[in-house]
Amino acid sequence: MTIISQKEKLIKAREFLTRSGVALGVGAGDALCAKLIERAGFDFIWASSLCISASYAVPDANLISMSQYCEAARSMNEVVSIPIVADCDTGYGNANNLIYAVKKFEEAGIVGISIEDKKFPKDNSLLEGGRQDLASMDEFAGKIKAAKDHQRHEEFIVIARVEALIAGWGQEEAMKRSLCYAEAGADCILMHSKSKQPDEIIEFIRQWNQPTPIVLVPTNYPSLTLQEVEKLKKVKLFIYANQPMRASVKAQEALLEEIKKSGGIHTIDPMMVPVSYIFDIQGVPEMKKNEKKYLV
Ligand code: SPV
Ligand code: MG
Repeated sequence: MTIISQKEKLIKAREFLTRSGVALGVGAGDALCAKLIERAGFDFIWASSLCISASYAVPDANLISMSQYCEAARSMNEVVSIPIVADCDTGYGNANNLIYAVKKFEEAGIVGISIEDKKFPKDNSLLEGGRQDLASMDEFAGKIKAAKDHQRHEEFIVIARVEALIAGWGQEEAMKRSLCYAEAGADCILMHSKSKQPDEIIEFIRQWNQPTPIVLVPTNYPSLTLQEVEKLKKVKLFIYANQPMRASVKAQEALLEEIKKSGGIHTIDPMMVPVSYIFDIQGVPEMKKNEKKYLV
């Protein structure tokens, strides 16, 4: 298991923003999921606040600490050679908290962070009836500047996530904030939407006339395909933020139900991978090679 260096990951991630086409990321909450995403051939991992908090079975509402999110991202980064972009919610407080978080996430080998312009503590953007209170635009622009001024690696990416459409503040506010955050130094604008159709996102992208690339998370509007996104030209990162985690919950529940129903584990083999498959993902073959070489 040869893992490439942080520098190589940073360069790879930067290339996603400048090369033609769209880089595809998938959300993970733990290292096992990150490994599966890499093996499936995706470009990068989104260390998802929803998936990481779900791995603790607590709400995605800043209940767990920055260190817990960072450790989850670090554990993912240690086992993959594709870059990890961390979903850092609102930056865990004010600009001071964010400056410290940037240091910790860079030390963990992460190539970039996304921060959103809501008040701390946030609620998940897709939560029905959730608190979607926006921070002031100037306060958030200050956070972007703070992150950019304090990053140690020049390639490190700071994504400004605009929650104006999530909060129901409309296109004009979304555009005003995006322009302000791009001006403040954001490397990308993540325009989020909870609409069931991609129309408002497409409208925003059509009006966006800045060079700063767009990032999309199409959880609520899955009808928007990669091919359509490519045609829009301005989107550089497209993120399937939580689908493996949701699929694994469904698979585990079906398996648990079957064990209960059949009174044993004699019927469930077709529902699982063999243990040897897990050993392989864990890197046992490499460990055995090392044993041959180094153990006496
Ligand atoms: C996450 O994956 O934690 C996200 C994306 O922030 S979403 O849950 O769709 O808001
Ligand atoms: Mg999140």
